[in-house]
Amino acid sequence: NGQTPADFSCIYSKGGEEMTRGFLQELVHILLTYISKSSQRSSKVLDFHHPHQLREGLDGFSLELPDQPENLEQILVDCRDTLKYGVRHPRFFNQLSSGLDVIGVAGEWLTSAANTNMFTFEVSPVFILMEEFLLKKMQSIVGWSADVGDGIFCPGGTISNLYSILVARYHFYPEVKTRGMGALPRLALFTSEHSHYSVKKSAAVLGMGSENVFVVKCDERGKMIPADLESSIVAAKEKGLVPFYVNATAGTTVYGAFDPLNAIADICHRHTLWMHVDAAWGGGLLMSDRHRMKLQGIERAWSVTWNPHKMMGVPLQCSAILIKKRGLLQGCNEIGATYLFQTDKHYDVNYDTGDKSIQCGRHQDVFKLWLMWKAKGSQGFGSQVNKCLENAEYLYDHLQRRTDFELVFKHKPEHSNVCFWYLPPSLRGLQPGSDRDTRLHQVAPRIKGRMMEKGSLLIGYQPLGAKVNFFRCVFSNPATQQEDIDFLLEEIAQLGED
Ligand code: ABU
Repeated sequence: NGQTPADFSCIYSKGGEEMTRGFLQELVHILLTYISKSSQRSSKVLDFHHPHQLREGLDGFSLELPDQPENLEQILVDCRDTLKYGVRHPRFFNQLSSGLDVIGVAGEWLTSAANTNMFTFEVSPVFILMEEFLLKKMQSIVGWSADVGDGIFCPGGTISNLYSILVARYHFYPEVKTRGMGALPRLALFTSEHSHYSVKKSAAVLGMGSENVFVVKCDERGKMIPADLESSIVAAKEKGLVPFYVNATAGTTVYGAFDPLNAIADICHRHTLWMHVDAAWGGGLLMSDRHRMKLQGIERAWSVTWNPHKMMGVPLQCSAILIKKRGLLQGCNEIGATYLFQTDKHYDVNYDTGDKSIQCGRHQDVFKLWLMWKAKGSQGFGSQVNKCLENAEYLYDHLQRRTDFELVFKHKPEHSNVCFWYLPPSLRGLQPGSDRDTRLHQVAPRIKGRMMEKGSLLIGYQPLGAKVNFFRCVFSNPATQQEDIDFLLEEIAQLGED
């Protein structure tokens, strides 16, 4: 049909360079249009279609894979359509990761162009050094001295938390690496009822069993109760289990609560337990002079999870596990494949860091964080965090004043999570009780369905413990303004009319 086939193998041949430039310029145009549209408040947050509708194909967009190459024009249409049916910002309050950072996008783009692997210095010299540099920087912000600390960037907070358990177990029982769980006593882990599900998942994956994760009670604000932690440890010992690991959370997923880290560290010290802090969500607050005191005691942790792809707005994915004791990651995970990790290379093979990882192939997630840090400076990240927390406070203040909304807990938010119910007119006069709860439970999913169909905004909901479905609004996108929060309140009230 006279159009250029999309096979780029000819990029190295005559005319290939021009074709590459033309294609990428068109792609930049698509991205710029997308970015500009995303920031317009008049445009939809999403153009929702049910899975079967997208599967069947819409307006020429098809998921089918061809036998013959498509032409370049069609590839560009595919790119545009893929973005068209995705979610946009800044009225996206659904997830802890959101926003669109242009420098971060540039970083992501660059790493795809570099297309290399993080396992050895010889194939990723600059990225490997950047990783060392950034991990040191993050460790110093956590409060560890310069002569300790290790870590690695890995795919998400769940995997970071998994690393913490893996390394803690190896620290106490190095024989597990070769002899397996059969050589170990029955181990017990502790985490709060508001903590992330990845602790139980990791215990299952690592062969320790999710039933051996003891769930510690929280106060009404979602913070772990230290006395309950201590009594759970004692009870587990009495049952013959061997406690070895405590996960404290700095910024719980739903409430945004910060566990009392110093009190937990004291207990861990008394019982010689590994203390991990899951700061996947709350770690970003360390960048803010105004808010970092909420993580007091984090420096006493033996390991820390910190996801820059959440509060710091780095494009997904970018998550770090920091381990206080150097050498443990390597000892725990090293297999020493001789085709990659030859010990007789002519450079310092300590920079072949890939064997610290449980992966082989590993993406250069570090680069976009490094580039954004260069562009913003530490202070820029701090201001970004402050702005998100100011937005949360603004929403909280408005919710307090309204009679058609009810806060899930009365305290001012510590993080950017704000949890609330919307009360439709028909529920406002009802007495607390099971009838009201049953009806209230249905409100958030109904409103959410309506907002998705309309595409006006996106916000998450969940039940928690005895609390029926409520909305959780989170702010991690610095592009969100107070007018978006005013809109959110009015839109929920309008969508929630009986
Ligand atoms: N586990 C982290 C993601 C949770 C959320 O975005 O709601």
